[in-house]
Amino acid sequence: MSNQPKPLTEVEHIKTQSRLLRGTLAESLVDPVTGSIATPDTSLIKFHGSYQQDDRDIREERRQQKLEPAYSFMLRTRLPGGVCTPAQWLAMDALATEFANNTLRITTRQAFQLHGVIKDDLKPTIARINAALMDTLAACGDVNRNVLCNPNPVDSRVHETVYQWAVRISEHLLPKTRAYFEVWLDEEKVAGGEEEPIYGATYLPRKFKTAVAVPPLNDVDVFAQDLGFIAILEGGELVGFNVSVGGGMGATHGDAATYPRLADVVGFIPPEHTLAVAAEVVKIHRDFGDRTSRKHARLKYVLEERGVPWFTAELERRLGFALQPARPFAFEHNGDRFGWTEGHDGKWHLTLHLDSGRVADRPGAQHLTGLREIARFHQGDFRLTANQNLVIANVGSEAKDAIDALVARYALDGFRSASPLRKNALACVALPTCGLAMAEAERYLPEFVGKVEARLVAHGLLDANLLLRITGCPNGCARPYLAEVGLVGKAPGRYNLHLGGDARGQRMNRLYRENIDEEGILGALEPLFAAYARERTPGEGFGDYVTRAGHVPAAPAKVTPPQAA
Ligand code: SRM
Ligand code: SF4
Repeated sequence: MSNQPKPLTEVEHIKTQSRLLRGTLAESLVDPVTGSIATPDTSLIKFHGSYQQDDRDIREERRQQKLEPAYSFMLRTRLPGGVCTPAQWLAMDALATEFANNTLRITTRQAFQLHGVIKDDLKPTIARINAALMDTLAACGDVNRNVLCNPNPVDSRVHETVYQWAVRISEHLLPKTRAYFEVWLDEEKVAGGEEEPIYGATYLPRKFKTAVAVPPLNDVDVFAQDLGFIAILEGGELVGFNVSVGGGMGATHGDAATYPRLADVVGFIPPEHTLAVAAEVVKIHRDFGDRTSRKHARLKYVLEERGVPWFTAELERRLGFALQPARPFAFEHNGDRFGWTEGHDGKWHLTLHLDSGRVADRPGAQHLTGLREIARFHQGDFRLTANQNLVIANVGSEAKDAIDALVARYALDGFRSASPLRKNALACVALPTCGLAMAEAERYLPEFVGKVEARLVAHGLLDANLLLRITGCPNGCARPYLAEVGLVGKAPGRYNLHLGGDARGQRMNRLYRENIDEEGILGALEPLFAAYARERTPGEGFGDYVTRAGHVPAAPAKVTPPQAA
């Protein structure tokens, strides 16, 4: 065995040479010969919120015609807590129809994605997003991504407070390079002397994700995040946060060195330490994450391999003070609260269900048009949820009827009749845009849900809350390892079936059957549904049942978060 240190990954070299994320992006954008950008720039453009993609449905056909792939770009906004104004919704809607594929996609990180933007249209699209007071900066890349925040808490007073923390964390952790503003907004070039005080010139070894959760709702899946802030309320006031670190979902089929991991709760902090803790956790990732393997570079591997006590000591050393013991909290579920809820101030919030977060005009369901109509007169705000749904928030009681009428007219009222299975299901984008997809997810979800519903009906279980999540590959973009039933794409039409998550986002599921097709999946679920219908205890979820009854082994024990008495 050689004692030579392992070489850094190619992306590390690209970052080093990029002059703080500039690379040759400006030149690539004006190169008329191709619809693509230079290979190193495909890594750098992610930090600016975009991915180069090609339409995989026609990839082979174009190859046979000796044409270059049908290149286009996905654009992702940074939208802390998923909050946007009606004017911002209308701006995104206009861009979707003018420059993208006539759809808006609400992501599992409360952001918008546009798909199908061609190279020539990238700059005007990003400029218009910025003109609408949003941006795409750090929406992807080896930096802190969009910060999640509970969109519709049970106690509405706390939303504004925790949301402001999500915004502050997001801004505090933004890259400081002016590259974004030069490349996309034609701002004056910086002569030098720029610094990245938090990230350094090579940024992080890998992506980094942060969420703020407000118990009893874990609708941001806080334990799937690199860094979590769990709001602790006393007398309705925010007294601080429990801090969780080291979560992540991504894995690679057949590579045991990669795995999903739940975050550990390491302590409690008062609010004034939030930004310092966020920055120091990021810097620990910066300094200790593995820059020799992209698959092994997330913070979760630092936690797993060096241990929680090491991590806490390192964090406290950098902060110069000790974390307080974690405070009790309890999560009830990780889904959205559909329908109308009333806030403390008499304003109303309506949570709508959208299949996989895709906002499109389809026959009989003109969702894009309907939400445009609503945005034209809505006086409150919109909140994109981390479960790919949408809250029409802060509606005055006088406007409720008008919203209800539009929601019904444009068939946005699916949440009223859909089964709990359909309402709570998530699917990642997968084909045709995702370059990593091995199987369908978003396009398969509606049909697959229908088939599962038929079996649930047969067992009198249609009303059961059953959390289903499908991804086209093991990267875990719809957090499938936290589902009660998770399908993880293996090959076209074939999935690994995972069972036994707890619908609170606190227990991971386990692999139950490998590489099976639809018939195999439904066949595997059938006897379990029958047994669940017979043997469940009152209120017991499917994931809890299959674990208790021993159909799947319980996930390995972890440091359990302290629970409220
Ligand atoms: Fe993701 C990569 C879509 C949330 C883990 N993800 C991708 C890419 C960019 C594919 C690529 O690298 O070429 C996908 C683009 C598809 C497309 O055509 O739009 C993609 N991820 C998504 C979205 C749109 C899924 C969705 O259906 O909503 C989500 C965008 C969130 C956002 O607005 O920022 C999305 N991705 C997630 C999540 C969930 C979360 O963050 O809570 C995860 C799991 C949590 C985690 O990060 O551990 C996730 N995405 C990944 C990974 C695996 C990372 C790893 O640690 O191994 C990849 C692959 C990679 O980074 O190499 C990936
Ligand atoms: Fe693509 Fe895989 Fe993420 Fe789905 S889970 S969007 S297939 S990377």
